[in-house]
Formats: sequence, C-alpha cells, structure tokens
Amino acid sequence: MNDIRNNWTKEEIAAIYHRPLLQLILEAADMHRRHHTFGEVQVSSLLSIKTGGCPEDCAYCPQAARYHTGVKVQALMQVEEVVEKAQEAKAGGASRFCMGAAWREVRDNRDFDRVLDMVKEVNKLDMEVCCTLGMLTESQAARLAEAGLYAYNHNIDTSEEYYNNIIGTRDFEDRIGTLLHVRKAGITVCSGGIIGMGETNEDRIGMLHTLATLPQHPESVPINALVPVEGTPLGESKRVPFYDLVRMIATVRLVMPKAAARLSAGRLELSLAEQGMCFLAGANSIFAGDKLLTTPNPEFNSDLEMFELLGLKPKAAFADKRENIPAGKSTADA
Ligand code: SAM
Ligand code: DTB
Ligand code: SF4
Repeated sequence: MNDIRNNWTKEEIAAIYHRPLLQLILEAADMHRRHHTFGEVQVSSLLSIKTGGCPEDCAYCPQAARYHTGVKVQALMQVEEVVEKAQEAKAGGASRFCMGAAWREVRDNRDFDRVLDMVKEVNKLDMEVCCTLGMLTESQAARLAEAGLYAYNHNIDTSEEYYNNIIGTRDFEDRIGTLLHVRKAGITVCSGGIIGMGETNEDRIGMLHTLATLPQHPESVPINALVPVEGTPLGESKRVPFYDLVRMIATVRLVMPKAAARLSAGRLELSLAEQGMCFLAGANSIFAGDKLLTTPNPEFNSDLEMFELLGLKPKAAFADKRENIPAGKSTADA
C-alpha cells in the first residue's frame, strides 16, 4: 500500500478528520507504527534569540510590536550565550535546538552573519539545528544550508482563505515561497499551524491539504494550540477543545505518514492522559524546557516523569536519514 500521497483532495482529508474519534486514533496509531518506532519522541528545545518588537501584525503573537503584551524587546543574542543554552538543552536530552527570531524576514546584514555563526557552532554539538527567522530568499536559505542548518520552521498557520483574518502584513503565498526556498536549499521543512483562532474545521482541513499536497511533505508538522496572550487581538480566545487537537494530530499522521507530528504550544494546559492520547494518535515530537519563545511550557522534570510513565523514549539526533547530510557528517551518522 502506498501511504505517501501528494494528491489528497480536501474531501478525503475532511472524511479522515471527521471519522469517529476512536477509529481515527486507531488508524493513526496503525499508520504511526508502519512508519515510525512507536514510543520514540523527538525532543526539541526552543530559544528566542531575538525577542519582541516585530513589525508584523500576526493576531496571536505576543512579539508583535503593535500589541501591548509586556514582552520585553531583546536584541539578537551573542553567539556564546546561545551555544551555552544549546549545551544545556543537549544535557537535558534535546536532540534538536531551534532558534527563533521575531523578524518579518531575514536581511543580509551583520545580524544574519551572527545567526550563521550560531548555526555553525550549534551544529558542532551534534544536535539538529533549526531556525525560525521569518521569510527567506533563495540565497539566504542556501547560506543557512551551507552553515549546516538541518531544519527551518515556517508555519502556514491556517488555511489560505482564513489567513488574512489573522495576518494582514503578508500573504499566504509569501509563506509558501519561503518553504520552496528552504526545500530547494536542501534544508528539511518544519511547517504547521495553530488551532483555536476562530477558524472552522474546513480551515483546518484546508491548512493540512496545503501541506499534504506540497511536492514533498514537510519533515515536521507542528500543531500549536493557541496560547491566548493578553494584549493580542486573540488574547480573549477560549481554549481549543482537546478533542480537536487530537483530531488534528491524527489527521497529520494519516495524510503525511512520515512527518514528525509535533505537539507544540498549549501542552501546559493538557493533562498527562490527554498528552498520552496525542502520542497514541501519532504525535512524536515535542518542545521541552520550561519556556517556548515567550510563554511557559511544562517543566523539564514533569516531562521526564511523563516519558517514564508513558514509556516514551527520546529520539537520537539525525536518526532520520536525509539526502542533504550536514557538513562534517556521513550517512553512517544519520
Ligand atoms: N517570526 C517568525 C515567523 O513568524 O515565522 C518566527 C517566530 S514565530 C513566533 C513562530 C511561530 O510561533 C508562528 O508561526 C506561530 O505558528 C507560533 N506562535 C506564535 N505565537 C503563538 C501563540 N500565542 N500560540 C501558539 N502559537 C504561536
Ligand atoms: C512552532 O510551531 N511553535 C513554536 C515554534 N514553532 C517556533 C513557537 C510557539 C510559540 C508560542 C508563543 C510564545 O511562546 O511566544
Ligand atoms: Fe513577528 Fe513571527 Fe510574531 Fe508574526 S509570528 S508577529 S512574524 S514574531
């Protein structure tokens, strides 16, 4: 059976999303076992290397300069500080280190040169290095690849139709353009979105349809439950129903079987049993550490307990073979 398809229709994805819940989870668990080692979870650590003051108007984001959210603006960190944080994350069991900057786009300036140095240095720690820096040109993506970047996170966030209700300062096509540049540079793609922003089920299905019909599926698909932050236009939003989150994860697993389905923002609100259900439904990646970019995340020790209790194991770095091997590594390491 060929599980990997890029010709999904929205109707097919909708039929999956709306299956009876336990049947959906069972099918997703089955698919998960066919393509992944069950119980293995990729652990990423996030660091905000440049915080706040962003010119964009993303309605969910505490780092947009135009909203008053109490996030303190911080200029780009120094390379040494970042390497220290990466070392700590590695010691805590993270195999991937993701550096986030509150930029609209990358500019070819000294800040970008410094980020390239960060990528080179973290790469030396034998961790999968990831960045999320906003929009990229083709040549910027190539420079990041050359520096040893393993993954680039760039979320499409929601459906094409709903996009401009959430973000007015750029278009959906801009996001897709950056994803193509990342792919072309041979960097693995991490792209997903947020639920709980007032979108319909159709929008969620549309978002997954866009990702699942790209010429190549993203290697990683983060599903974030909106963290409502006071001061943002979505600050008063109600928490997204848990079962919607499970449906999203299971649908990711079924339409993009090989992707890492990342249970991302919003984990702090979930019980252990709820997280367990997400892992059963195909989630196999999390952000660990007590902070996401600016909002809290479960404590390191409570995640350790969860891994112990549910019998989960952290996945080793570079466990997935990839065509574009980072500088200094051979396929034998992959
Ligand atoms: N500025 C870059 C960009 O927008 O691509 C990178 C950083 S941005 C904060 C990364 C992602 O975090 C966003 O695309 C969004 O999906 C997610 N995010 C931001 N604020 C969030 C919130 N309050 N709740 C859930 N996810 C959020
Ligand atoms: C992703 O999809 N979620 C992460 C990561 N990619 C960069 C970010 C979540 C941010 C949540 C809000 C905050 O902490 O500022
Ligand atoms: Fe800026 Fe990214 Fe936040 Fe949008 S999501 S406001 S681009 S930091």
